[in-house]
Amino acid sequence: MYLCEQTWRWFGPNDPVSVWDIRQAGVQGVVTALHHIPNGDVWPVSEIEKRKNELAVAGLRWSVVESVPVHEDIKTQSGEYQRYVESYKQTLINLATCGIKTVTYNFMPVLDWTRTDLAYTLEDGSKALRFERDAFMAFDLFLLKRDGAQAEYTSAEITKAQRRFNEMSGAERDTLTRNIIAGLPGSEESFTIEQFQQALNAYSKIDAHRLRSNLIAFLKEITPVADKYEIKLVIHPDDPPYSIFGLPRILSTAQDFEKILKEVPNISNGLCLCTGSFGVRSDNDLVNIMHKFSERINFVHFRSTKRDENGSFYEANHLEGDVDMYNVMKALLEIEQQREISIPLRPDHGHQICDDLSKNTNPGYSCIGRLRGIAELRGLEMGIAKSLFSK
Ligand code: DNO
Repeated sequence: MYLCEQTWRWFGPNDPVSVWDIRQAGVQGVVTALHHIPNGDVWPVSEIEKRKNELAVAGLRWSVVESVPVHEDIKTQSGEYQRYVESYKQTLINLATCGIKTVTYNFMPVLDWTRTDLAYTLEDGSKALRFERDAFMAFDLFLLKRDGAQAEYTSAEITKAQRRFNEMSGAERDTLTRNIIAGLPGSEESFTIEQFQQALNAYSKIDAHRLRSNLIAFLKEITPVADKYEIKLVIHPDDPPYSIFGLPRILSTAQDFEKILKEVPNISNGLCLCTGSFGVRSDNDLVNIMHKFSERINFVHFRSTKRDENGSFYEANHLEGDVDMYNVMKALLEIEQQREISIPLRPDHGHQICDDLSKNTNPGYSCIGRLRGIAELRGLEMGIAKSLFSK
């Protein structure tokens, strides 16, 4: 019987969660990246080996890279495009040489994942991450004052955003700004308001069609290298899975991934199935997406979100919210039996709970909330596997 490879994301030696904490979480593998290397530079073999050794101390292995970031010059196909593409290829080769063969990346313009509130207090006193659309619009319209933003919202939305903006204190406005543009854990970019507006301007002539063709061009460069070195590239979906700041989005639905696959059928072209990101859209049928791309799913992030009618959502406990985790886990197990492989899974995000509430933690990546997440997922997996698949 094939079960998931349970993994845990680690941000490296500065992560308040230690490798021994990870070991005690009972996972088999670690998901990490060399965050100290500037975006676009080659990851040297020596640095990759060093990270492997930092994990080996606690008997852990580096299973998945999350992420080798894609430089903005690649996404916009400008500036030093070719140099960054060559660096990317070399990083892939170096990782493969060190035996690390699953590589996550994303193609979201300017910002990686985005939330407005990093400490949304739930009824039980735990804290969750939240994307609140009114607060987001308030930032876009009245703090960033983005060119063209007024024209993209309805007058009812602008009124709501104005009301939301008026009720915020100065400190709340600063926190909101920081949450959105200072870079959440794992994002490799961080901006001031001025830099942020400039970064957005770089996309003034790039629509979804153009961004998609830039991704396809990039994949046509790197997938032959990945195929040769048996690397599985896994693209992470857009989070949230719709356009923000007027930026194009190209990986929010099953159709989006299908378009990419059609152009780049190489075996290394895979998907990081993030239930939390896709799950924010009610028109994304997660089980269906999993079966449709069963051969391409080579890494999964399991997390649930609870959406409301405005396009806002918060991150729910792993087995609650809008994601049907039982059926998603069952689909994953079915795929693993079909393909006769173990697919790495990590509990994505977790609430700040218990004494992590009084500690300095990486938003979404505190220890105890994720421990609860992995424990619940592990139990669910064992229950389904034993009742359905054990002989
Ligand atoms: C958020 C993460 C993302 C993800 C990247 C992958 O918690 O899921 O930051 O790592 O988008 O490139």
